[in-house]
Amino acid sequence: PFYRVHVYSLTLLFNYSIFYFGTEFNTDISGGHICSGYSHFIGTGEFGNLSKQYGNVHSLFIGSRPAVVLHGFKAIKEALVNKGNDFSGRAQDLMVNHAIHPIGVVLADYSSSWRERRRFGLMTLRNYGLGKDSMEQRILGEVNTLIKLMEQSLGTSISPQLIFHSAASYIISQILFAQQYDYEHDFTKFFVGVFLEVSKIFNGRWGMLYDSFPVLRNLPLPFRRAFTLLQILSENKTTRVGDGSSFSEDNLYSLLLDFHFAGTDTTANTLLTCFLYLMSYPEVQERCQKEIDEVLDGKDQVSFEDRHEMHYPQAVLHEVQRMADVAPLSVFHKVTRDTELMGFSIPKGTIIIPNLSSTLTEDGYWKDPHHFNPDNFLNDEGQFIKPENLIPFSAGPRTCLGENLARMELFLIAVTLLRRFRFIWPEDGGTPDLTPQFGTIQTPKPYRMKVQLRPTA
Ligand code: HEM
Ligand SMILES: *[C@@H]1O[C@H](CO)[C@@H](O)[C@H](O)[C@H]1NC(C)=O
Ligand SMILES: *[C@@H]1O[C@H](CO)[C@@H](O)[C@H](O)[C@H]1NC(C)=O
Ligand SMILES: CC(=O)N[C@H]1CO[C@H](CO)[C@@H](O)[C@@H]1O
Repeated sequence: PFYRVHVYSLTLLFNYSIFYFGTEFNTDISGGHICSGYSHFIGTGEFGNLSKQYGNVHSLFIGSRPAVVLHGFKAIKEALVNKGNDFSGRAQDLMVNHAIHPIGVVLADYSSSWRERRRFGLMTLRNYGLGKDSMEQRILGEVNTLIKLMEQSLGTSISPQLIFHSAASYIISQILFAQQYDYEHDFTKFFVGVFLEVSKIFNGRWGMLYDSFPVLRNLPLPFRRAFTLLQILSENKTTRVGDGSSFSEDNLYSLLLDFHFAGTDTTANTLLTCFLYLMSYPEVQERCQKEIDEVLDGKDQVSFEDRHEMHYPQAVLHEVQRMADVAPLSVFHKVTRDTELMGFSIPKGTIIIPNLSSTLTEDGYWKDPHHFNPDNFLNDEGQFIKPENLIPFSAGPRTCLGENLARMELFLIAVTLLRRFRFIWPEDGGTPDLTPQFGTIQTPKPYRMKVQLRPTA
């Protein structure tokens, strides 16, 4: 293969970045045939054309690494679910791999130790759901804090970014720290601060350089700061997290990082998208509130079980996830052995990019693919239905480990806030811009919102 180099950057989930070098090639990797083509692209939009030209499985190079993009529900399901054993690896040579020790779940290659840690993570979440301090109660406790914050700013316009990020972050911290730390607690503040700074470094130019040019790695450049911070964090774990609980300390520490990296931005950005749309479509907001009032009539607080009766709000939340497209390219996978997919042979080690975005507007799957329309999730009787091709959490053995927690957070937070407040686009806020900012984790453009108490509340 010969390369014609165009510099391009693609942000990966997990806030690490790589340079992408557009290439011109006739693929002939290990004698296999992926899909040959002439491709050079400078913008993200043009990947879409590529799939039109070359079908739902097409190849490209990331630096000198071969990669294959999967387009559409059918190709993604065939690879990640039906051939889950072959398609569930992870690349091992990026900045995050070097910075984070011990390795947790998200970044681990497909192996028995990954499986063990994944099971441990699921168990932690599940155990937490039991008892009187259940996950649900913790989330509702966090919503109370949100309510207090919002009540303090009634009538003025507030910027919701930090509020939702902190909420998501604190919910996860509570699950992982033996004791409950409150908002003002030093360690929690310290931890959330370190976390934000590290993810900024991974996500920025320095992370990108680190991953693209191995020769730079040992130089005293700013990415060293990320390593130092993580080192500090790992020293603190001994004094702070080690309380003789039954979990091994290393396991707990790596879960802590994983859950934070994977669970904070994703959840917060979905919530941000949710309120952006609810303000832009006031009639949708009102209809949600009406149904919430009916179902919760006389009850103190919502419970996750109530979702089965709230068809319209459920449809709205799912439609929000479709619009949010939070992890457009999932986390990249890697092929664990020579395999084949829909007639193409793919050699071991090839990076797999599941294009989750491509499923969200796919022809033939949606009533109204190109607009925000909760009807996409309602049948003719107005009951909630979930088309199988909505996969914001990906699919197969690597599917998001926090899906249940995330769904619970989205539902409980949105419903509680909607029951109490009306959210209004501020008069001086310009027109809402609904286009997300492209990234590993997509986020809506920053916006402000005005909060009013609802007359019935
Ligand atoms: C709306 C919120 C969320 C979305 C859209 C989301 C999405 C995703 C996606 C697309 C993946 C990659 C799956 C793959 O490799 O195919 C993933 C993995 C993961 N997520 Fe989430 N996630 C969310 C919330 C959370 C939360 C709250 C947690 C924390 C408990 C979490 C923990 C994880 C972990 C640990 C993995 C790695 C699984 C593995 O590699 O085996 N996620 N998530
Ligand atoms: C993913 O699919 C969307 C929608 O078809 C497309 O616009 C985008 O360019 C694709 N991205 C990649 C990396 O193939
Ligand atoms: C991609 O497709 C769109 C419409 O199908 C077209 O307008 C655009 O020029 C195409 N881009 C390239 C690079 O072929
Ligand atoms: C909150 C806390 O314990 N912070 C400590 C973490 O560890 C570093 C040294 O490694 C201390 O300087 C911090 O005070």
